[in-house]
Amino acid sequence: MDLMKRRSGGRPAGPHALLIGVLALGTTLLGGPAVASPAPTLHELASAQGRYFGSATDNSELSDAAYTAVLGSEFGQITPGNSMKWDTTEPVRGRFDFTKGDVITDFAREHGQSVRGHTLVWHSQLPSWVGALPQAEVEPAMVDHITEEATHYRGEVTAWDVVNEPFNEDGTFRSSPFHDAMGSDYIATALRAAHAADPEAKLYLNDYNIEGLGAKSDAMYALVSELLDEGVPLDGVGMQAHLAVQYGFPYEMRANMQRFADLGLDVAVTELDVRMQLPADTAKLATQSTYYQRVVEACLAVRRCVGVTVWDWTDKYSWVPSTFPGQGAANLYDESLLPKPALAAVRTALGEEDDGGGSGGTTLKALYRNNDSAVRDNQIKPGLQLVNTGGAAVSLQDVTVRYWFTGENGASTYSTWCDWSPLGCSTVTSRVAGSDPAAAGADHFLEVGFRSGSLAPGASTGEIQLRLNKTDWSNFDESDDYSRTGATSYADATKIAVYVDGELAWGVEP
Ligand code: G2I
Repeated sequence: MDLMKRRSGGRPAGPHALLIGVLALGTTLLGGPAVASPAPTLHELASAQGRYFGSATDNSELSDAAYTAVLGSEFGQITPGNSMKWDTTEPVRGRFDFTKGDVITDFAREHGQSVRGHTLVWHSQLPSWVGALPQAEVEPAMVDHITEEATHYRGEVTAWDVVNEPFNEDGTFRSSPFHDAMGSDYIATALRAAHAADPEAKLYLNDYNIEGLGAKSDAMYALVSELLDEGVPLDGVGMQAHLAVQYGFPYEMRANMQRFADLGLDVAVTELDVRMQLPADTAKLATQSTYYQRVVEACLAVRRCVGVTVWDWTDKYSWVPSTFPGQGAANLYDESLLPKPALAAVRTALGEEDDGGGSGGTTLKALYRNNDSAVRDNQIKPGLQLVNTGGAAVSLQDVTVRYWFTGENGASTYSTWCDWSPLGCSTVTSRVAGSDPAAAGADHFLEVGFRSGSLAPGASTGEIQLRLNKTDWSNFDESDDYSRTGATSYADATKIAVYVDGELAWGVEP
């Protein structure tokens, strides 16, 4: 069991869910340091403020277990980045395929998440047959498409981006097969068709560069005002929020959100990311943090702002580098799925209380190399390095590391050795303890600690060469050991856990 999974249960999240998490944790970790309560997830923090916190995702990403562990636990809402778009769902007129979208709604159901449907009508990712229709055929084709898709996802999708990106930057209507055939009336027609197909779903218009006051958001404001006057079913405005540190923060975002709310509409931040010119550096990452923080603060300041969705949570799966060559690093976690400063900023904006003692914003990572080429012999020889990826020094006395393995038959007592460390092996402590409960490949763990020392931001402990054996020197079979890999050079090791003050700061427990 790992902390991520443990946190994922019990939605809707709230104080009780947290309390249960603490109690469960207290009884599951014996034989090691007392691990403090897990930090609340982003969604738990947002829920406490009456909001959701969500992420985009995509089908290809769901085979990445380290990715889905976070997606399924930190976020209470997901948006399919591509799988509900027209080119996927109706590639040929009248031939519908909801297979990919269904995988996303299944994932959401299994993880207690809501789904924003994205998107029914958009000029992009539109199969070519739509653009080739005679003008008189566009409206019936659009209504059919909306009706089929919104009916299929009735009860699964809580909100739809019915029309996506209807405006040009100057606030004029964007030309598209729909606008060309029906003028701006296509928007009301689309909303009515979506409402008829799924009267329960919240219906949104969604666009980018409408987060602040300006010509484009004025155009959206005028449009939605008119639609409401005409009694067209419309529940909200989605502000994508694809921001960039080099372009500045949207002008008066909170006031802009508030004017839409004052019309009686919900507002949602639907696709938040904050890109930068690469390479990233401390200053750009700091600016990025403040942008993320200010978006969350703006949403929390407007009662009708229902939640924030990030356009995926890790740089590993960002759309940015392929669309804006030379730009990237737009997300809350880096390409190795490690938290960036912006994550702590978002958590703070969501009202996370600093408990003083916990690992809080501590970012440490473990690198591992296998110093033992023999899978079956009488020793296990992990090489470890810890790196401080955060902005503050970490006292090594507060840090412990666990490497899980299986003991097999033979003696149940162990000897452990530090063979070499630039810190000096006399500062390194090590012991073996039994896991309780024992998980697959992990009935024991080697625990490493430090008597003294401190790790500056960016610093590494350097290689710590460790070794252990059973006191009867009987053989191990390391092939199924949880933390072992065949790595012959140092690489990030997510199956080795690092704790700060007993709180998990890195890795996934077995
Ligand atoms: O462009 C960012 C977003 C802007 N707002 C509307 C969103 O729907 C849009 O999402 C992005 C997806 O995140 C990308 O993943 O939309 C892009 C297309 O406009 C998506 O990119 C496409 C690639 O361009 C295709 O080559 C690829 O086949 O994703 C497709 C599926 O992976």
